[in-house]
Amino acid sequence: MPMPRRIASLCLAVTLALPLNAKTLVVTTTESDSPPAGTLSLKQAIQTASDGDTIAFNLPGTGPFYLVAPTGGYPRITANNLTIDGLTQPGAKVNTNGIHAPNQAQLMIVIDSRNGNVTPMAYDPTNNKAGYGDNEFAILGVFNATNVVVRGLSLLAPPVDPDGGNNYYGISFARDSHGDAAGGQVSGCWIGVDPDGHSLTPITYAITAFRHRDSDGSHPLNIDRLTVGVSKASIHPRADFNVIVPTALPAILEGSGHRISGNFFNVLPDGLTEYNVALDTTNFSNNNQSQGMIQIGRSGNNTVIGTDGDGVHDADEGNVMAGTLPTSLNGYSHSLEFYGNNPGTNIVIAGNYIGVGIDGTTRFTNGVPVLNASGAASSYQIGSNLDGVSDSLEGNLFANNWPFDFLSSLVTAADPAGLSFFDDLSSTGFVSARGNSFINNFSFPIDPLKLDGASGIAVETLYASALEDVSVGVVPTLEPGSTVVFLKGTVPKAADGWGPTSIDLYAVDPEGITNGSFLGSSGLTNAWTQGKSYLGTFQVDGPNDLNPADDSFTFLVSSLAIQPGTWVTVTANYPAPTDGSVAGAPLAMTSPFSNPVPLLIPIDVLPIHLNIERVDSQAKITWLGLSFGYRLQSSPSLSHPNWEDVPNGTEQPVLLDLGAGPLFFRLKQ
Ligand SMILES: [Ca+2]
Ligand SMILES: [Ca+2]
Ligand SMILES: [Ca+2]
Repeated sequence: MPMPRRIASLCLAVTLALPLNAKTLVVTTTESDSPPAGTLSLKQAIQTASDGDTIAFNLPGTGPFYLVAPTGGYPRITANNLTIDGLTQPGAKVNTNGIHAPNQAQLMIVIDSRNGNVTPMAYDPTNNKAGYGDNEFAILGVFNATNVVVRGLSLLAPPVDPDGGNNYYGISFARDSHGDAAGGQVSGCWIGVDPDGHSLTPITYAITAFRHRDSDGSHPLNIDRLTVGVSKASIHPRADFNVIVPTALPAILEGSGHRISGNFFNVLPDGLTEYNVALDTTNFSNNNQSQGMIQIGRSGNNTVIGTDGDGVHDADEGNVMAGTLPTSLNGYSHSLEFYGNNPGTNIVIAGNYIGVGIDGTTRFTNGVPVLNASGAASSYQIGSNLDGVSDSLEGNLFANNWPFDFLSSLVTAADPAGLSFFDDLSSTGFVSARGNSFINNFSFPIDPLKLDGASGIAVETLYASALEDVSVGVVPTLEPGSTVVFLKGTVPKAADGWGPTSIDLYAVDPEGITNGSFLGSSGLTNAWTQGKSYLGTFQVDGPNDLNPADDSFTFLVSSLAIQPGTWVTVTANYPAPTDGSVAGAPLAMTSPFSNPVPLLIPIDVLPIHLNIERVDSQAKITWLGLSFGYRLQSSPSLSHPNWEDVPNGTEQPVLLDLGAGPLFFRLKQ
């Protein structure tokens, strides 16, 4: 008798998830160099682990427990699907707060390399194109092992090498041509910070994954699909939040499909205290100098930094990152970096705070472009995709150039071309930036004075594919007479195949206007105008555009209840053709911000025109002017009227079957 299909597939699933010999190794001593008889150390557990095993902890006594790193460091992890789970130690408590609240995990297992014992990551010392050289060490290293999960550990680093010759990393992933290290996850860990929440050990880079090449530089092999924090399939996302501080670079990963979600980077567990490593020239200078917050290299495709917007756990996927200071102040040139993009499409950066604490108002020292946005055929989604799912969770909050008095002398002295939101944006790259909150950032997307050539690209070149004629301008304009009822303006015309054009409406960031004006650059016509509060999106020349002229708009915005006197700005957004004619097919190309205008109290309203036309055997009734708050009524007679509401008469167009006698219509407020 054949086995029923359901049972057969169940057996298959179990076989895939758990090898028959999978076992749990329970660490019972903190001593790896000289474990007492009858105990198991973490070193022994790593040495004896097989594919699919779990390393758990059950140490006697009261924690936290400091597992002193053995001489020569821990062995490199080489078992596939291995999980090291510090949360198994009795007394450990996972974080249950959201990402915009303090991280209150109580970790019990500390991997303690303060004695200087670390794992050499030079897996192929004769090959100087291997991922790691002989001066690179990790507290925990993974080599040629896929889907390794490191969970619920505190990692403390050795003292910084005063010569800057040796680099000490937290958790490093490595591979060669005989294996892979894809699919790993680091979650629920505090890297560089003790379980007490404030004792810190500086660490060069916290999480690394470097590609392998043959010694002649050929056959590059990346490491893909690593998760730092919350995975897409996470069951308890808040337990997966990491806290990584202080480090010159929280994460550098070479490959595609990486996901960095639910982390504090250079922010203490309280979520409000930053550690700006550029200001610590004792521990962070020379080889240990700040490298920003995240670097993704050698591919970059399908990277998620923050929330993925899939409707699952999206509120628990953002990151909170401290600021980065300029290179002239021992810092780095931007907070987020993509390098060697190949080609770097479908990059999502959403739901993050950068330069501001968990309360959204406590500012961190920050003074560099948010993102380099490199790549000739790269496409970046910064913020929301406005697809109706989790859109309000997808906006980023980027607060920058603070404290301004401290930074302004540097800023004014700098080449104006360097004062760009994206400092490496390619003329053929694409950026959609929607639904974000920008505070005091450099000019978006690039400074208008930036010129073609070695120093960068002109803003006109950037929009050459999305717009019909960039010579007439690339910036939307708002009419100064716009009111809290009617928003009026114009947009540059989209190129064939691009569109329909939408405008995103924001309340402006007053700080950016003040400080951008202070800089006085002749190219900054609109200073650092940027949207601080996203208010809504309207389709130009769509059904709710009351201005019949192409590329000019009048939108009824009274439903947004904007206070009179509020200054607003807009961007124009041009969805790319979906026919494959544009390489890298971005979601949309977002324009610079328009001139800011205050919305006035309305002194007039548009007259309302009722329009009735015959469509086959029906009457189609529409009206121009105020769209909302009116209902259509009909009466068979004007001399003895009997006005009655027309069914579905509040939304136009209204379609009515034609009867025998006359029928008169009116709109009732
Ligand atoms: Ca999600
Ligand atoms: Ca969405
Ligand atoms: Ca129009």
